[in-house]
Amino acid sequence: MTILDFRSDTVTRPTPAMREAMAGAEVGDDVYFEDPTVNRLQALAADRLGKEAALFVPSGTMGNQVCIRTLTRPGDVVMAGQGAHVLLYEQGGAAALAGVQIETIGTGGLFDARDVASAVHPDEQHYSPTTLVTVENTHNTSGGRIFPLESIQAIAATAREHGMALHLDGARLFNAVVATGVSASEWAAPFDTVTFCLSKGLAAPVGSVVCGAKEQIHRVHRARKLLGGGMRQVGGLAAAGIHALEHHVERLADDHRNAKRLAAGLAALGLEPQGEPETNMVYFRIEDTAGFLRETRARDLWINPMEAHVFRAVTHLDVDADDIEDALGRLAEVMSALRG
Ligand code: TLP
Repeated sequence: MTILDFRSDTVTRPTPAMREAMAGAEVGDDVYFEDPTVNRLQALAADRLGKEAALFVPSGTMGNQVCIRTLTRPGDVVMAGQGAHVLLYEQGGAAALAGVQIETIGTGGLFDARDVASAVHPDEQHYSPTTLVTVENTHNTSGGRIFPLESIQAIAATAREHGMALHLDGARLFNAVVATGVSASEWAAPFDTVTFCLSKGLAAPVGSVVCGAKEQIHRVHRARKLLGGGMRQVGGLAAAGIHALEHHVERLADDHRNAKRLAAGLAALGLEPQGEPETNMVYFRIEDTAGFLRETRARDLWINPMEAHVFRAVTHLDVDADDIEDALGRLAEVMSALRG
């Protein structure tokens, strides 16, 4: 049986065409700004996002952290939605590296302008300054949900009234682009800094890009250096990123279609998906967590548990429509094994 790996969209392997692009890339020392392929990737990313400048970083985590550090001062409060990646899955980086506190607002990951307004601290000696709002789009732990554009625009207006900066964790921004038809630059416009990942649905082996105004990217660059993220002849990896942006954006629609089919199949098997998937993730509930993990693994079906009784299946380039039907067949067997 072949392994069907739904743990994340990070598990894809570079396609032959991507490997060819990587092998042929021109390279130079990027710390001296001399890697032409990195420079090309950065220019392409800045252009797609409608920002002045961009910086290639090794991961989405580093991208978020260099932006939080750039847009805040130690002691500040950063607002984020519940279950935000910057809060749950980055080793407490915001506290450890920027010295800030994260306060969650809203419910279920998304929030609105009123949530921001009511969380703003008075400009008074007892309170720490509330200086940054971070938005995650698509929002991972709420099921790959899309943060509505009007809501983001209203949040930005309120944040600006209070002198706050805005950062977008757009690890899966292009999933939102493809699902809505709203361009990356429209999604990015309200934000000072935006991180998007090449290594998720876009299927590059590594890397993220931070985009923003020249002045911010200059500061982000220093923060990247501080964290040991200065890279040398990484044009091969940048070439994978360019290939991903040029060839793997529109195909995200396949992943979204596959996620919907998977969710419908899971529901038919009694697996309780949490709502209709908006992009490439299907979160679902099952009471017997240990049994489900054991029986799926025994059938070479890899699906990650995310919290008690909740699993996440993510669709991506390495699982096609036939694989979804294959997975549903294996899941039917899993469910009958669990029923004994
Ligand atoms: N998410 C990973 C895990 O860390 C949970 C995944 O498999 O989904 N922002 C968001 C919204 C993310 O989902 C991730 C990765 C990141 C940032 C961090 O990206 P990397 O893994 O490149 O540091």
